Amino acid sequence: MRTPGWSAHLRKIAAVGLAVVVATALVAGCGGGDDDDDAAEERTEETTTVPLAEGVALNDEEFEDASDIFFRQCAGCHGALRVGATGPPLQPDVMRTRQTPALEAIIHNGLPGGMPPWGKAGFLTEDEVNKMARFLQMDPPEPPGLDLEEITETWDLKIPVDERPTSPQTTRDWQDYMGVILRDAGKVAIFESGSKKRVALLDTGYAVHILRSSKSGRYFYAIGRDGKVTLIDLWFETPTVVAEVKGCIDARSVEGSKYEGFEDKFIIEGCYWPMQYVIFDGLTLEPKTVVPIPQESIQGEELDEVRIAAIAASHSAPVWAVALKESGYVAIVDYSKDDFPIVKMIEGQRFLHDGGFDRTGRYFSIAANMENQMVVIDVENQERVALIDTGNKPHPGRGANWKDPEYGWVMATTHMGEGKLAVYGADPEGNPEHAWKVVREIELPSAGALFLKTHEKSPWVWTDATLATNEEDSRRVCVYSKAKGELHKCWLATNGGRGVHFEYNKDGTEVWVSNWTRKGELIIYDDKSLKEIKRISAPWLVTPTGKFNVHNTANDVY
Ligand code: DHE
Repeated sequence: MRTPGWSAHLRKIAAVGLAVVVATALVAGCGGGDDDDDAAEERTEETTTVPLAEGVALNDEEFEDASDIFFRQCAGCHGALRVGATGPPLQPDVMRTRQTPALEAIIHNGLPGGMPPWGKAGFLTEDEVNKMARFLQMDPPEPPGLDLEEITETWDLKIPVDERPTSPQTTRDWQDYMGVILRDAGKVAIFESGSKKRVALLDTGYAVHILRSSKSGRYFYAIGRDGKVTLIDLWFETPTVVAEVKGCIDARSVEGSKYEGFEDKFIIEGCYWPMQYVIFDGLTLEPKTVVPIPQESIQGEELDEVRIAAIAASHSAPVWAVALKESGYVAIVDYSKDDFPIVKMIEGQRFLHDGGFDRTGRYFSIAANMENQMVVIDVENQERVALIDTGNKPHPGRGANWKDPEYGWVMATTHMGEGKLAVYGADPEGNPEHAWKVVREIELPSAGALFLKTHEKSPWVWTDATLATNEEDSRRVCVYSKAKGELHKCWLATNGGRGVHFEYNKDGTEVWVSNWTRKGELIIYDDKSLKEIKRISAPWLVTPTGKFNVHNTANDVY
């Protein structure tokens, strides 16, 4: 499934791709192919020194397919230009040295530390694995830009503000709605948490990634990997898509303005590509401005690719904290100012990824997963206050906040690269001696965790192991006891598939877990007893991933 934007993008990629295939074929001494322009030949010669082995070149159609797969499955970790981030760089020279069979083995089986077993897990066919192994030995195609005019052409205001309800039209508890991402279907399902009934099934962007709630909770924002933002109004009898726009070619993050006086007013979309953020009107998605991001790293190096990772909206100032993955800065964007400028670049750590606020909303704690650190930013004073060594590739989602019996308020992270829950002090005023230091390390049964979650009313912290290389491990969820400071229980939550991501209902009494597979399931537990109370499965429940409760997401409850 491709959007028109992606097709156009891929046509351009394919055009470059054909040129590269021909050029690399010439370098390798392979025959065949049409005449091609000199620029492409030069580009190949400049960037690769290791000759391409015979029979590796892809034809036009194969290159287009491989580019599509790469941008869908691989670019997120390895970078659109393959310079590496959460995953290592995949430069053609090195890939050519490895050669096709070794690359096929890695793509098929995955690697400990987070590389998914794409073939073994059934995401890629044998043919696709082979195509990707050959594609990686080619020069990466450069994706095109997207300016304000082009973005505005994609803007589709389906229902203007004056045609929307002025009060909630539903008698359901819309503030307790649960938005569930159906990743590979490009849809979002919305459930009422209490009745567990599906109230809407809506089309969104491609491989939709996360949902965020507006401050009032009335609107869900969905972001597709194709850069499409979808605005969903929950006040209709049936939640309804009221506007769409595509501000990036590739994106992972979206957030609204949450500060008093600016509630629901603006939306920011952070791009993986092009290197920019885009601001939209919060009620219509009308594009307002595009801001390029600085390309210099915290070490002063000029970078070819800087992607926007997590974005968090402060509740106490009119700012967003915007994590710049490759450069290692956290940019503070002030939406009370004309043009929505970056007002401060705070040195964090390189390869920033996901994170969230402490319980006061002052400290933004974000993983620099290639440095095995959590970075803590004081959003109020706009400075970095700590780098915490937690373990191999921390990956917390937005993290979890609770009061430890010994160490006061703490935060925590799970890890992709090792089975460990690292708990660190997060109370610089009440417990300064423990603040931003690891106070507990809890061994988990396997590596491969992506998310942990809690609720202020819950006695537990839940962890998954989605990317574990062993299939059984990837189905296991665990709960940690806040009171005892130890692991309480682990069990296999899913039949086949992978367990991924947690979300509580509004009251913190029930927890939803996804079984991430094409025949997906939502497994709902009573949080007190940890007993399963419902398992939802249906043909339309395709690859459920993230789940977002309106109250918890609007108020940053985690
Ligand atoms: Fe995510 C959060 C990037 C793969 C599910 N993911 C995030 C954030 C980023 C990110 C930057 C933080 C957003 C924010 O807070 O503003 N994710 C990436 C990638 O680059 C990566 C590694 C590869 C890719 O190509 O996208 C990636 N992510 C995945 C998955 O494979 C997951 C499990 C399922 C999917 O969508 O394909 C996945 N990511 C999620 C979820 C969140 C998330 C559910 C939000 C967690 C939360 O509770 O807020």
